[in-house]
Amino acid sequence: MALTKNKAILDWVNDQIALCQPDNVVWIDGSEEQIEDLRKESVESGEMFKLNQELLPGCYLHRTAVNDVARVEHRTFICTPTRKEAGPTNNWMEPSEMRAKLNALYDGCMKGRTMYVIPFSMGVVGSDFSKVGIELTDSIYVVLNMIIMTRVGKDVLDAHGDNPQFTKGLHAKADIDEENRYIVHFPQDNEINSVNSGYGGNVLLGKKCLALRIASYLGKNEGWMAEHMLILGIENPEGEVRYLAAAFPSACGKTNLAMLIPPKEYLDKGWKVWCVGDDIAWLRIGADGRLWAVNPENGFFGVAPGTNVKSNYNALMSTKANTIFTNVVHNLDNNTVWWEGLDKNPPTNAVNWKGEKWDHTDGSKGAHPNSRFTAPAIQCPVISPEFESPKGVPISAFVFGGRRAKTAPLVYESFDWEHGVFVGSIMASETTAAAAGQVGVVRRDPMAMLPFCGYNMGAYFNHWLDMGNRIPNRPKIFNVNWFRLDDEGHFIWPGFGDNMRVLHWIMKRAFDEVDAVETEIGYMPYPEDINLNGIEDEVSEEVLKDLLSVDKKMWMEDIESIREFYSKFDEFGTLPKEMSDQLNALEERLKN
Ligand code: OXD
Ligand code: MN
Repeated sequence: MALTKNKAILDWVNDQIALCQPDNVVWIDGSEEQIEDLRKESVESGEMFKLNQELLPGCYLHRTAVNDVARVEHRTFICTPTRKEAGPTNNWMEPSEMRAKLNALYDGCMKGRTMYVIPFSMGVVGSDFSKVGIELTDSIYVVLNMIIMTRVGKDVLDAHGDNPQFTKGLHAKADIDEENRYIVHFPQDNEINSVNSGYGGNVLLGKKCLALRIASYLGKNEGWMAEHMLILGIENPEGEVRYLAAAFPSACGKTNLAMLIPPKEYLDKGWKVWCVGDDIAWLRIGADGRLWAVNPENGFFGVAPGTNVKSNYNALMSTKANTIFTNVVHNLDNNTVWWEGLDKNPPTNAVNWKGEKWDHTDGSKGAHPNSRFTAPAIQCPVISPEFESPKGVPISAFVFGGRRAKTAPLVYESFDWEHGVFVGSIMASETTAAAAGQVGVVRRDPMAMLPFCGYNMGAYFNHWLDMGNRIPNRPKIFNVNWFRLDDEGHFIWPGFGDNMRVLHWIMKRAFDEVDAVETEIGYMPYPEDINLNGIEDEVSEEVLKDLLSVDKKMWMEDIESIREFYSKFDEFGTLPKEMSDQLNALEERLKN
């Protein structure tokens, strides 16, 4: 039975029922009783495995189809009325053409299946900051993941009342046919369509689809920002907490940074780090003139491989109960899970992510490299006391970063907001040996939003510039690089918890508590202002000098690659002049 009288919601749901023709329709009310019934059903059908409830209470394992293990950027579309609105970095199709294609795929696709109606809120239920969506899906796995990742249930509908504004999300597994897999956004209609996939990033429509692509579009029109950023708070020994938001492309350790454990030197003095979010930030200007951020999600959808007690203790602890694991190894001896990098004891009686009997001695990987855990955020040992705050936390610094072997120094600060937007726009990461393809190839990924910006990226840079003009008390903007290599290819910065030392300098700069050196690329620390107590052996004065050096020749080469990237926007006439002016100014400074 429908859980609302909201006419806009009912009309849209009924239209999709007529299109997909499910045998049954079930509204998700969010009650523990209903959720437990769904878990039971999914175990009976083989969609999920119930894991050892003594060792992993409330935990389940799921395996996706082998052809369906990651986000599909080449099949992700932004369907705006004109090509120009989607811009040069998004796939585009004319909306009516795309709708005709999708309607043919959806037509009768849920015959013999159940449609679940999931009312969900991104952000705390009822907060002005939050957005409501309805996801329709034929997958119990999606329902159970959405219940962890978002706030789901009747409360959401009750708080929404008869408000006709909501994000419409339709997901159907259909045949998991790669050739007909589409992840489509109609920003003007506040609508998302996903078909022929069962993998998280493509089907948990609250996450990348709503909270980034649709929300970035809404944010531009409504005067706020939706960013691919973690949010963390740093508490000093006096108990004052300062917050930053940071954007990194994938494979740069965003979840690790979000839950960082400070070095012993800091812990002993009483420093603490609080995690507000690990992936997405929604930011608005507060009445006090500062920029306030909330994490619109309610859980973590983290990459499992490489997560261990040392790399991310807090993430690992978050997964010890009420977690759904996807595409990891199933240890049959004790009915638990395992992945590469968890520990040095791979199970011998096990099943790999494909569902095959697996023995690590054959050299194959047991867990898919993109295997995941879906865990409730409140289980994180360092979840911020402000996590549920409807107004969020005040941001004092933005941090951009990427993986650069040589070009980018450990840290630098932009000269001002406009220069900071430029620094974000030229963000880049070098490919690693872990991924297929050439190693060391530079990929531009402005603000880590390249796959997630729901409109023309040139207009998005402009929105950043506009916001800068409207925020009375602007956060300062920084760039970091944890991945500098020496000539033999070894990392020269220890990273992980020691990144706290750099965040410490960033926060001092944000509050004008320390001087800096002015260089061609921005403000940089005096070496003595980076606290190396306890790691002097690893990071000598010499190494620190190297970490903070600017190689002008490499920067000049980078300028060429930035020009090439910027030229993509020429055809659309959308790159703000401020960005090309900044690039020219940087070139001038480097030449002199
Ligand atoms: C993610 C991503 O899964 O950015 O968060 O790809
Ligand atoms: Mn992400």
